[in-house]
Amino acid sequence: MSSHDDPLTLLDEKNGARQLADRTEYHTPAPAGTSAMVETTHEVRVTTPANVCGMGHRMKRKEDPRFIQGKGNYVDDVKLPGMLYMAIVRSPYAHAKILKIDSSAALKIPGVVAVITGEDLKNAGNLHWMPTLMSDTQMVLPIEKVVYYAQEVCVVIATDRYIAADALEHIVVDYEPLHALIDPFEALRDEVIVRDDKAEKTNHVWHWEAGDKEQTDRVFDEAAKVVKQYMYLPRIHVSSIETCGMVADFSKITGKLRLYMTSQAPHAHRTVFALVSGIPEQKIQIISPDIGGGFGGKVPVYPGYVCCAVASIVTGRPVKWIEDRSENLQADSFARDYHITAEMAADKDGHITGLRVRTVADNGAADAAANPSKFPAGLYSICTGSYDMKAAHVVVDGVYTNKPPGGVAYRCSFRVTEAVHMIERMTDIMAHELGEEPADFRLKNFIKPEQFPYKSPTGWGYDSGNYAGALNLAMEMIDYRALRQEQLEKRARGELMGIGISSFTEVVGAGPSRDYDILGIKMFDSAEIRIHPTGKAIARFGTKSQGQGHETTYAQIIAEELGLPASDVDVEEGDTDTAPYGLGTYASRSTPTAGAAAVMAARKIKAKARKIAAYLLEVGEDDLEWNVDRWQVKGSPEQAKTIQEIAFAAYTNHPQGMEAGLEATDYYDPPNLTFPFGSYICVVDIDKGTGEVKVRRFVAVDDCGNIINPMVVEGQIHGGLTMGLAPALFEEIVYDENGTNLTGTFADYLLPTAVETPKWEIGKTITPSPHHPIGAKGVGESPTVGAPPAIVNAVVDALWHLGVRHIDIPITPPKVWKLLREHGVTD
Ligand code: MCN
Ligand code: CUN
Repeated sequence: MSSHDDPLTLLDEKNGARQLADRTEYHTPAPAGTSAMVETTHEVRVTTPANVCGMGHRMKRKEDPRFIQGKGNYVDDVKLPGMLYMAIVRSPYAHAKILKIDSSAALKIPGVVAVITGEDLKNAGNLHWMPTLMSDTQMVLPIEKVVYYAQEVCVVIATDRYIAADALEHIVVDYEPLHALIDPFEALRDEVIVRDDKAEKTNHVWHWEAGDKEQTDRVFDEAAKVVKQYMYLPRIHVSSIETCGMVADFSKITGKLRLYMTSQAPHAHRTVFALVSGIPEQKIQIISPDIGGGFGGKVPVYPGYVCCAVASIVTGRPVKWIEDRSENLQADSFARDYHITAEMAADKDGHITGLRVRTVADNGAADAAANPSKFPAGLYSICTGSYDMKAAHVVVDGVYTNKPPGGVAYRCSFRVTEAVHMIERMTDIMAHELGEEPADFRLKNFIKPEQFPYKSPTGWGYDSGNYAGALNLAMEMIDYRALRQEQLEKRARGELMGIGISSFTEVVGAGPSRDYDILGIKMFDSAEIRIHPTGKAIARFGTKSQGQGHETTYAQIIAEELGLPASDVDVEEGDTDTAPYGLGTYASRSTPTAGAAAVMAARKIKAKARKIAAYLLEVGEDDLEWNVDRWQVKGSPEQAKTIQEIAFAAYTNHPQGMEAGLEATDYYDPPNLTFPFGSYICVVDIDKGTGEVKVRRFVAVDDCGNIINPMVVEGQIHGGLTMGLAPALFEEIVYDENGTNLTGTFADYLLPTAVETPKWEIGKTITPSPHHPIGAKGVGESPTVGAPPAIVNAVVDALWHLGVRHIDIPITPPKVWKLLREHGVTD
């Protein structure tokens, strides 16, 4: 066989030519020097009374009255006088030369104001290309060729949305179809080049490694048992309630460009717009109102946004662009598309000793993932998960294909979903191969509580954890041993029942400034708190809630620290003219970064309040102690000043020489990431006649450190588990051999409904983060990261005795039905 028949050998040749130059540069960070071991508890800590409603209270979400009454303010609700509408001509080919674009007929339609093409953008100052968040380049509008199906080709601006949509059909584009690369392994042969705009004529974009290769190879040489498995995690796509969109409003008088935009990261987007367009940054205002969910899909900058902003500048009028559902499903950022070959080694006692992973990442036509710059494969190198092992080596190669660019979006924590899927599948395969009980095998191999802070073989510094604590609780909740008994009895009767476990470790809260940036901007986050004379407060943040409940939980953090009732603290996010600079909400980073900033800003206020209280009470600062909402004299609690009294004094009667007012801002640079974790157990029954998998029970024990609002956390877990069920059983973006998207509607792209969703049974342990100021870790993505392998492990567990070792997601009835027939099951 020539090396060109084996794509992985071919990759070795290509990487050899690169001399693995990227390796040190992209090595994962050393652990931060934080902390000792912390205790695990089961009760949520509550220290403030109900009227204050600080941490631990199940406060109802402040944002919900407007959401459940249909009074949210989404981008599509923004209507400005004289507003025009934009619609996009999209490519019917995945790869084709553009010969000609004729817009003359469209321009004759009454109400059509303009058509903007790639040539127009080029003439306006080379705006036809834009940078991606990974410092790659991406076409805004093409001039020479299109590189994916449904790519933006040109845009129509009209006085009415219907006229704009109708005009699309009157724009004639002549294409010359080219061979479309859909398979990254074919792309690696470089017989057809996706990005011929680049100097290097190759589809192999980047190479990245973590861990120690030599040591890992040695561990494998010495292993008593090695298992190997290829797995594919297909492309999937988020389905927010609101699709992406923008209302751009450029004022020729002031030169200000106001952009109402579905943005998870308004400040970062403002900076990118300023750098690309040359418009001074203070002249750009991004307002991200209620955006109806983000899930990562509203982190990238899409061509539609740029065209919409340009259209407003060109016409001098506000312009609205709202994607329809099919456009959203066909052309926006995707997630996964990882081809993984993994090997796991174990010694003769059944201890995992090593992990070797080879991964091909299909980037689509540009590397437009939303990862921190130094991490082209995100935080995938967390893939040794919850298990203590001697060595690991992980290699990832990024490839261009003729599919939409992106990567990462889908509640994934920067590729941790892929890492968790792989390690939890491999652990189960190893347990089954060794004939060990999967729960016992995990308990034996977990990193132990006394090993924290733990340095992983790929360089991570886990802050705290108690993996056995979570798994034991989950086993107790579901009565695991009884289920195993039931399974044996069912199997004897020929029934197919499976039990699957996933004991995941997450990593969230990017991130420490020495390693984490996006386009060079460090990944800190911010909080600004202002207390008014009457003791009411407004707090603003650099993050941006898309449904996570920040208006409630940030207020609770401030209530906890200052004793101001959470109902007296209004939280604002998403307006770059008012909020302090921050990197936005994704990768469950809000609590670890901006949440910590809220604490630090509140503590600055508390320090000033102490000075004011000492002045008012005519005592020394050292004579005072804090009690919930007041500074009181030690040993004489009746002598006290509440935070409200102090706030009033800050504007009316503060010490001579002190600045008036009571406010503070904090930009928080976390010392380390936080490492939430959990153990999920899933029970499935499989219908032999139809191949349908029914999730009968699902117990989820999560540990996100100290909890701010248990109800919000439970809500995050319910939603996140449903988003984990979805790719496990239903969701998949499918292309035909020409690269045409076959799943561009909800009739073809299947989401789970209430009918398919089981009753989630939730438990928790609490192992605080030792370096976060209130011991909290992020949680928003944990359930989506942790759930899919529990489901796959359950299905494989049901079928292992038939000879089935692995099934790729989504586990659809036809797939299972076929597999059953192949393994001799007929009814
Ligand atoms: N929380 C808490 N106690 C903790 C941790 C978190 O009470 N120990 C609360 C927080 O205060 C916050 C919520 O739980 O209100 C989620 O916090 P966090 O884990 O910090 O995550 P983020 O706020 O940064 O949210 C991002 C995360 C991501 S990356 C995706 S994707 C996702 C998710 O949240 N998208 C969502 N959850 C979503 N939920 C909704 N409704 N909509 C989305 O688009
Ligand atoms: Cu990966 S989806 Mo969330 O990080 O916005």
